[in-house]
Amino acid sequence: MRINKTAIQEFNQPLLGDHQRRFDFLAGGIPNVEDVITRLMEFQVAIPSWALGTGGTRFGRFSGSGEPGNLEEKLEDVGLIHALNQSSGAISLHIPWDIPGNLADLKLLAAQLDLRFDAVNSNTFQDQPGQEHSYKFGSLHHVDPAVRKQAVEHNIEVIRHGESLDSKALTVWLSDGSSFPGQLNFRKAFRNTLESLQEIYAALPDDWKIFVEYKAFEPNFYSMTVGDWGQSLLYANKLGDKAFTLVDLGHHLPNANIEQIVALLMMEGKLAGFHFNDSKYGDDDLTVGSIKPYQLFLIFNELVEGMDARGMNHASDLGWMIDASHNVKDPLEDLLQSVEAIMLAYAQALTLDRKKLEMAQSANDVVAAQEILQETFRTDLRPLVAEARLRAGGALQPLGLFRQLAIRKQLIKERGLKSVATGL
Ligand code: AFD
Ligand code: MN
Ligand code: MN
Repeated sequence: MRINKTAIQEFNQPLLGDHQRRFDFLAGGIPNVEDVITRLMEFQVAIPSWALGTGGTRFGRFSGSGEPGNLEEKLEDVGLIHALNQSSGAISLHIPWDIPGNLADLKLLAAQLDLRFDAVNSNTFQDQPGQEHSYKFGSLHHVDPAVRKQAVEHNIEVIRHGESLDSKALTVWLSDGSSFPGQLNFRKAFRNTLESLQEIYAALPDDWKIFVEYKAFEPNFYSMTVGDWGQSLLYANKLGDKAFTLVDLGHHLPNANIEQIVALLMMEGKLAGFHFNDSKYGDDDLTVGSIKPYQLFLIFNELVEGMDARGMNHASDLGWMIDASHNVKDPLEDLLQSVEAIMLAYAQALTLDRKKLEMAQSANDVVAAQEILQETFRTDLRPLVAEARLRAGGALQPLGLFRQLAIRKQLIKERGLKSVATGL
């Protein structure tokens, strides 16, 4: 299904008066408000193709209904989100879950929905039917060169798929690691991984990047071969200028200071971008901003400060993506909430009085520094984000319109009660 412009306008119409009043009140206190709105309108967060169906745990999966059954339907789903919020104009594909079939049709559909193809993701954490070698004991780090070769070739094949869709980056997340002491020679595992990554790197087109994603634990529980940002950065530095470290918010040990990691990676010019999600305990893949919205704001604060210090383009120089799993919520509703949380944190970082913060820092005025951060964090910027959305042609309340149009009901009618999305 598609949402037409008229439906959005009709929905917005009765809400306009109230919105205008709230926006005017807020805008009066923001000196660079027009600039902030332009930046918000430009900022797009990619939706992963694997987050459009219901997730699950090893204990079970409670399927939703009307899930997208093929790649075209996944594009349609992202198109729905984007039509509502105008901030989700990209989709990130996971191969082989989403092998592009008819390229011309797919590209046409993407163009109609105003979507581009973001980073492509390889999968060497599962065995596929008919695959010669198993990844049970790892892929790029494997002790057997034949397994490594197979995994390298898969990554190169993913790049080729990405090229055909005008993607510009490959994200590599490895489940490689060990679950017991003594299982692995760490140095050899690192070297093997590096050599494999070098082969993949050599196959990257000139204008492509490779993102090396790290994760502290799971599925391996004793060591992960790309376990933290230090290890990822080692690989990225050794690989070269097109290699970067990707931060997934859920991939740290508890209480890690992610904002500091981000600041330093950016200082080194090695931050690839983000997989946004939220968590209480580990890689929980919960809705962005649902548990730790203050941390999200602090991260965006570092991002904006760091990007400006390096003269970077906020919208295009880093990769912005959600990486979440939806076990109990409707995936589309969850994604709408996540994007809203990201836009809000970005808006907060854009409106922070950075000069004042710098002065407080120079004077070691710890109290003032906290006041400045929290003054911004506690200001309700939702009307600002809504204004940007309105000007871009989106809905004042995306979730409200999603429910009013009974979109899920429509999707169930089209796709059936039992359609299950490919992927996790
Ligand atoms: C993993 C990572 C990574 C990977 C995904 C697979 O976050 O981004 O591609 O799950 O679904 O935990
Ligand atoms: Mn991720
Ligand atoms: Mn993850």
